Amino acid sequence: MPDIKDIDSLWQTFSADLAGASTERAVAALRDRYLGRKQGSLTLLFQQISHVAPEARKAFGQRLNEVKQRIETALAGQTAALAATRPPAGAVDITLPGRRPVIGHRHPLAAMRERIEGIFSRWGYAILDGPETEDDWHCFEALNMPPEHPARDMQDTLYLEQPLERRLWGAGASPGAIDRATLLRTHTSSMQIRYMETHEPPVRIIAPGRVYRRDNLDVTHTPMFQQVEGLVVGEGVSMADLKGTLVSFLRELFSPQTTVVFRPSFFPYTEPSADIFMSCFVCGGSGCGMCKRTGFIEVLGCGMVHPAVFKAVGYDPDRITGFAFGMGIERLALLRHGVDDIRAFYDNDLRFLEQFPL
Ligand code: 2U9
Repeated sequence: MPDIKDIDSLWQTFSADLAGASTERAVAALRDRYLGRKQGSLTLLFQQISHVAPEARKAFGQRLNEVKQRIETALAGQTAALAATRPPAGAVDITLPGRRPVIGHRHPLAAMRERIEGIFSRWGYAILDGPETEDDWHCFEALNMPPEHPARDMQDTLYLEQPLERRLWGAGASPGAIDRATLLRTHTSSMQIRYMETHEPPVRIIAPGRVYRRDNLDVTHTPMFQQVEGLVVGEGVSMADLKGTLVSFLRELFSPQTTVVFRPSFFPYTEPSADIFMSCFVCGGSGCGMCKRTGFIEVLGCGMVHPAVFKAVGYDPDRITGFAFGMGIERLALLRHGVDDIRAFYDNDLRFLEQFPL
């Protein structure tokens, strides 16, 4: 026989169920479970009124109505509370699984430049930055290449359009405004001239950056490429320092087993000068396609800084000496990754660039 206690225990279970209903959908399900027209637990108790003892029937009915009221109020309150936390239309649904972002990575040329910079900065070299447009003095004159020097033919230079006043009235028209930014630098040595003009020795610097030459595009040339040059100046800096530094550098950049060979060369700004070859890292020196059967690959140019360069920047060539070196970043990246066309580095085709992980 149904009893008023059944109503009270139903209220207890309802209260617990409601506390666990954390979504509007769960609250709607609860309404169905307790107040559903056919199978709701409370509805069923209403249907059993006739089985309640006649003297208890009134109290039973009153309690049923009271609890029904309380359940309805509680359900409405919970629904309203949950609706208030619903995100506004168009809001981000933070319950959705995330979309994995595309992770980019270094461009292979940037990675090579940073590796080179890393080695020299660990050795205490400062890293220079400077203008890509230059004047004749910093790019040629101060580097022992006077106007008629045949070496200037070696640099096929891109000249900038001159200011109108200079085109009309010549070089003397407007002192200061002219002879500046007349060309695109053909090497990063110009930055090193600027550094020496403003700093006393000792000098220990590298100068990475873009340089420009009047070259047509082919598998080994681009009119813009990137260099790292280096310069060490002080009292007693010797060819032995140059050799030790560059052999250590190449062994760190490539492998400790690298064999290095120096061959006499010529640059206007160094004397003596040398080209540096290293043992081929593909065949180890026995000869292969990579090294064109020679066993060696040319990787650096270097030399002892010419006294005329020191004079140009106001250093005393009788007191101080220095060594300098230069390398092309594209060339080193081509060799390292076995790429056979320099243009691939500048096409920005992701199918190519994505093959170089961090
Ligand atoms: C100062 C004086 C001398 C820098 C040097 C080279 C040799 C060299 C080339 C390598 C490949 C240029 O990128 S490349 O085409 N460079 O062979 N560069 S000595 O000599 C300097 C630099 C600055 C003041």
